[in-house]
Amino acid sequence: MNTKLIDWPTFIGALVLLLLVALPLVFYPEAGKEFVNMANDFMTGNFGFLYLLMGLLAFAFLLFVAFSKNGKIKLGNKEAEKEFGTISWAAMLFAAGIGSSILYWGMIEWAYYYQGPPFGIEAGTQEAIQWSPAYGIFHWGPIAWAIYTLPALPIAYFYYVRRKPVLKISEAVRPVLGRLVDGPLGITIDVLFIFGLLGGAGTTLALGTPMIAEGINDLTGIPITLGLKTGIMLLCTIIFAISAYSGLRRGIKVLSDINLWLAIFVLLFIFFFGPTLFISETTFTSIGLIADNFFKMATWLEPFANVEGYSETGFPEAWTVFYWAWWVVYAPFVGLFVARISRGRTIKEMILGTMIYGTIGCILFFGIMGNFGLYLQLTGSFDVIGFMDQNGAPAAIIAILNQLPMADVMVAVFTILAIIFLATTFDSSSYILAAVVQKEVHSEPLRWNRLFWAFTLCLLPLVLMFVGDLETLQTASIVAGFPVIFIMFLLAWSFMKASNEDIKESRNYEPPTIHINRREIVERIRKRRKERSALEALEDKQVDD
Ligand code: NM2
Repeated sequence: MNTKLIDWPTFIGALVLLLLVALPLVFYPEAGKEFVNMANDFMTGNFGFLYLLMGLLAFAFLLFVAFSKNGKIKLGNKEAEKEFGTISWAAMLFAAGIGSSILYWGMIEWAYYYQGPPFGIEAGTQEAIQWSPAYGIFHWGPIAWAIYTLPALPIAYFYYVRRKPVLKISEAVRPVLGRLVDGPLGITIDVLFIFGLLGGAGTTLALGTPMIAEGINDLTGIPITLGLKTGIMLLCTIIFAISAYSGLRRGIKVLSDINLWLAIFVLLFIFFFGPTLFISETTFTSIGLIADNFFKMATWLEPFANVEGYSETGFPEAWTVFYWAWWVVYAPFVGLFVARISRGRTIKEMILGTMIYGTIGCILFFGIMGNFGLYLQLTGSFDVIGFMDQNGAPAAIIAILNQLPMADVMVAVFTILAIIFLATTFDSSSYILAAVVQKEVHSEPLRWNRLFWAFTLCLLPLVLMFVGDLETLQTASIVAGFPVIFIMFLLAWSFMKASNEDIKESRNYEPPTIHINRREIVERIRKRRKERSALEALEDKQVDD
């Protein structure tokens, strides 16, 4: 086992913080819950503004960078080829950043807005119905994807352009913080990020497991018990641990590709066997509604909540702020991951690709799955909301699927898809967690290290599930993400500083005129390619850890 490459202070720091949070929750669940809820109310109530501002700024910043001179910078040297084709690249980034939660919320988010609409609109009215399929798309739309993309900029820049073999958040803010990064501040930044991600992933697991359990129960009749849910978590862990262990090209990419095709199948099936015209029209209209109200939605905070006579809905805290916080805890991880797979692309391609493919992907899920449910509700063929209020959201999701032709097959495919979606988020999370606790990452993080984080990622949710409190974990993760907002600002600043410096320097630099003939250049490229593929083959073979 190779341990020389491990950055022990970060490794141990993250574990200690994890235990410091988990143990009190295990031993004093009630008090722990109260404390976490209080902290959450405090954060979202008082700093909701900061979250929404961060979202808008990230969005504006990325558009600016994409079309500026900095956007033209290529990740890697001039002749670097794209490491992954665009379809695989988009599938990987989508599968990494989006987990089983999209199946959950894509199916059912509208039902919550239908009952508790935004902007003080009365529930059940025409207006409320209009907003219900649109708001989910907004919460998974361009601002959300901008939050995801921002950290990728400095990270990819340092990894491929400045060629520092370090995949760490702290390293990406070095231009701003300088030598401070080498001390406790750098470790704190990495530990906070790891902690936030463990929390965010916990939220994913907390939502995904009951839904998968409902699917299995529907198919096999096995009652939903703690044992079944534990089994599901272990199964998912094993799948993604194998994938993370096999690495980027063999494990993660293969699973992401399967994920993509299976998702396309489910979406096409619902689209064609469901109400095709209703789905198309409602999705299209929702996009218009969002475009028309983009800034209103992006800034709505209910500032008059304390004014007499104004009835507070709590919508912004419960939804938009919660969502931005959830995207933020995942963002540095997705940034690291997107950076890692983007060799050979320009910054502009990386930004626009992530934001556009990401948003389109989410529109498809919300538009197709959500509007199928909404259609059932509006036509009266199945009372989704009544069913959900009685039996909970996970059961309602499976019940909606049961309205499709070949329902059994669809529930089965959906359940498998949920498991794979979960696994593709968790394999890349453990891959990145391993990278962050290493001093250097040459091609891939060490294998034992990847495996270690795969199991750690599940340990906390598993333990908390036995204490019966996955929801507290969900809330805790959002609280844990608060410091990450500030890291986001640092990341943006860092990228601008470093890339502007380099651009300025290269302007002052006169390339010497060298005369080499074409044959010689071709020979050289060929030789270098050969060397690179030999090196890659060697790295693949290394089972040194
Ligand atoms: N986000 C996209 O569970 C998941 O789908 C992972 C969730 C942040 C809302 C990410």
